[in-house]
Amino acid sequence: MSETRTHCPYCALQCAMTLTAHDAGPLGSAPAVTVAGASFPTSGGRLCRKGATAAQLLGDRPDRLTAPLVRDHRDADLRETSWDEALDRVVSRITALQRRHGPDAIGVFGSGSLTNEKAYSLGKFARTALRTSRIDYNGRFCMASAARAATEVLGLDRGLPFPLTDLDAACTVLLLGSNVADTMPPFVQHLQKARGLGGLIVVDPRRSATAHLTDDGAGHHLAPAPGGDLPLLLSVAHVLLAESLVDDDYLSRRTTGLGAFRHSVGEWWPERAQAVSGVSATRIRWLARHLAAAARASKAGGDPVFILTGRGVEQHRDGTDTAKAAISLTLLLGLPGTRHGGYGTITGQGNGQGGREMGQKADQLPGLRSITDPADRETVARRWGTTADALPGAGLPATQLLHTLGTDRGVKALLVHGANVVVSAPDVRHVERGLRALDLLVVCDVFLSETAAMADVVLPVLQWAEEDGTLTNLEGRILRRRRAVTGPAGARSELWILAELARRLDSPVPLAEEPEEVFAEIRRVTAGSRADYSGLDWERCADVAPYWPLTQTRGTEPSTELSTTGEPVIGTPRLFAERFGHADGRAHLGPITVRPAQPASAHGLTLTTGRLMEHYQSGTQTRRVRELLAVHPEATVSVHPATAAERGLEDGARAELRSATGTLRARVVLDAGLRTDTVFMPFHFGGTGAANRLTAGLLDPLSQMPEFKSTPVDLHPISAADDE
Ligand SMILES: Nc1nc2c(c(=O)[nH]1)N[C@H]1C(S)=C(S)[C@@H](COP(=O)(O)OP(=O)(O)OC[C@H]3O[C@@H](n4cnc5c(=O)[nH]c(N)nc54)[C@H](O)[C@@H]3O)O[C@H]1N2
Ligand SMILES: Nc1nc2c(c(=O)[nH]1)N[C@H]1C(S)=C(S)[C@@H](COP(=O)(O)OP(=O)(O)OC[C@H]3O[C@@H](n4cnc5c(=O)[nH]c(N)nc54)[C@H](O)[C@@H]3O)O[C@H]1N2
Ligand code: SF4
Ligand SMILES: [Mo]
Repeated sequence: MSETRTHCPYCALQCAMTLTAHDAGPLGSAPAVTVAGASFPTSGGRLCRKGATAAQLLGDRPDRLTAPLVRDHRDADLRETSWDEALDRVVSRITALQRRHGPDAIGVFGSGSLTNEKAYSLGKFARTALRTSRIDYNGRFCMASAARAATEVLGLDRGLPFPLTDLDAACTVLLLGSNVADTMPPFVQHLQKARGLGGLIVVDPRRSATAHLTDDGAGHHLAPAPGGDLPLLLSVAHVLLAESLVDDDYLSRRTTGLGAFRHSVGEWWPERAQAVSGVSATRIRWLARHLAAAARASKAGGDPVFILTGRGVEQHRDGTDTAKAAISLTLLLGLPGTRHGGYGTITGQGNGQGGREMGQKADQLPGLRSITDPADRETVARRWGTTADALPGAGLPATQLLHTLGTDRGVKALLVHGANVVVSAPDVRHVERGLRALDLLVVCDVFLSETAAMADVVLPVLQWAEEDGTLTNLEGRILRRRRAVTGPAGARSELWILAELARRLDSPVPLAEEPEEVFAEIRRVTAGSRADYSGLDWERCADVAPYWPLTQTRGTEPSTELSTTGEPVIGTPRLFAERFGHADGRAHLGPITVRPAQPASAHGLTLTTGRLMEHYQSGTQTRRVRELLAVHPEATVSVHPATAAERGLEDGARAELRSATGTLRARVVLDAGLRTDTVFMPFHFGGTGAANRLTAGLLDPLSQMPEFKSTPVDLHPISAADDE
């Protein structure tokens, strides 16, 4: 029996856990691995049911990929083969395609599920071994808008610029488009004080599990129409300014651009915002005054005030502007960088934060450096042992990368690492057609996901507790993921796969294979950057989980601050105390405008999408856990009883949804907590129930984030005879 302390494979809360590998059974059966929560500030020893069942997916299960698979021609089935043959095939096709069409013929799709080391190696592999600009990742679907907003306004993108435990003291928490009660259940413990004071305010078109936390006087639930958040927030800002409820001293000391911001919110008086947001003018005024009073009380010795955003407000065409509006509110209230509160976005994927720092984004090099900035290119090229001239420029963001497949602008081959794009990308039918048009699709995965099932070459990888690595959680803390068990003999570490491919492609820049070596390289390459990891230590990450940025000096000495739980803190737990990330040290307010809405459906219904507690993302992992699948086995659409009755739909009936993009079928779940003009679907299911058959791929022009949360749809009953 052996015990290993590590962190959960799924979301960015990164709850700590102890894995116990029991000795092999008497008949040589595989050793069972059990999971228990371990103490850690974000999770307080707790786990959600996904984390608690995660170990079932380790090791040699019958549905685990245990050998490389190849397809001999388009219509052939996948067959097992050797690593040599699989890698040779990948390399010879890549070489031929690049000879014919140039380096950009090859695309790479990465993920916020990859460890820092894998994400870093993937970006380096694309830019040096493949010399392609065409790399992006699924964080574009997740964190791109909030990241862009924080970079523009605060000058630095770290999801929470303060420890999560700072929320424990809050009297008021405004949660916009986030359903932590389902998506990060242990997070809820940090909202208890605010709830006790009646200060939890949840903004969601649904009465979500998180909105229910406001029941019985614990807070307030505001239910805007999907996409109504931007006018709502601008109107709250309008009231704060009109009623002189802002912190003038803070604004003049710590910000620029107030005039332009004030001008742009001038037209958003509450009665006007009411018409487009679906929240009453009275509630808007109440919210502004409540926030202002709480912030004022905090400065008079009271408790802090926080505004947090999640995917519900970010995954829209105006997601960046909405996140900017939320940040701007906290600036008007004089909060960021003080003890009185601030703004944060709740990062989603396990390594959603590190994943966006390591250089797998189309426009970024490691350390949040810019691929178009000459000095950044020079620094990274030198540290990689190559020249800036040899590095490609900026590539195509994820949706364009996928939606141009099969066109002149599209890549001819795609390597996918840690994403199931035929379930999770917008307009999945479009993506499927594009993948079919490729000359080569290579998928690295643990299981045969819907995307892997379409591949020409499938490479089985080790996962989570079968290998070592680091991840960066939602607070910017770098955590060690430790190896606890041995993976299937036929699977390989992704770092080895990338290094081996680089070797076979005769890359002049070699890639390291061992996580600790890659980690050492990350330290060197990010030194001096905004996301500076240079002061880190492999072992120290395991002991104290330091906060970036960590320069050499900050990395070695404990910060003078202690965490609220009394543990020593290494690195920079709280950002912006003296200055913001911009060169002038100030936060940059600016104008925010509302773009015209897209045409509504003839039936006046809007589909929004999101998550269930039991399933994770595209469901590749959690649909394989029996007790999770049993709770929610198939695609459903939540509909208000009145809306359902109008359409002759009963609870449990099968219904068809149509959008301008496609159709799907799902089972109706009646939910009186929804707005009557809104329906909700989880996106965890593939095939004819995939929510992304309906989403269009409309993009936020600032972040290129797709609009997942607002699609005009019609809803119809289907008879059993029509439904096979
Ligand atoms: N169980 C589970 N947990 C997860 C994940 C998972 O797949 N399953 N994924 C992880 C990842 S990668 C992420 S990004 C996070 C996401 O975590 P969340 O952001 O909490 O997740 P969502 O369910 O996508 O959206 C949150 C809420 O936004 C609401 N919403 C929809 N449209 C709107 C709108 O227009 N305005 C407002 N105000 N609200 C709206 C939805 O009703 C939903 O309740 O969760 C992480 N944790
Ligand atoms: N309609 C709608 N669509 C959405 C969203 C929404 O709210 N609504 N949310 C979006 C968001 S926020 C996100 S984050 C995306 C997520 O959606 P995807 O990008 O599809 O992410 P996952 O489903 O987590 O896919 C991860 C895959 O990687 C595999 N995997 C796990 N670890 C590793 C590893 O170390 N290496 C490799 N190679 N593979 C690994 C898993 O088995 C799984 O098949 O979906 C987006 N799509
Ligand atoms: S909340 Fe997130 S990190 Fe914690 S156990 Fe659940 S999935 Fe894992
Ligand atoms: Mo996400």
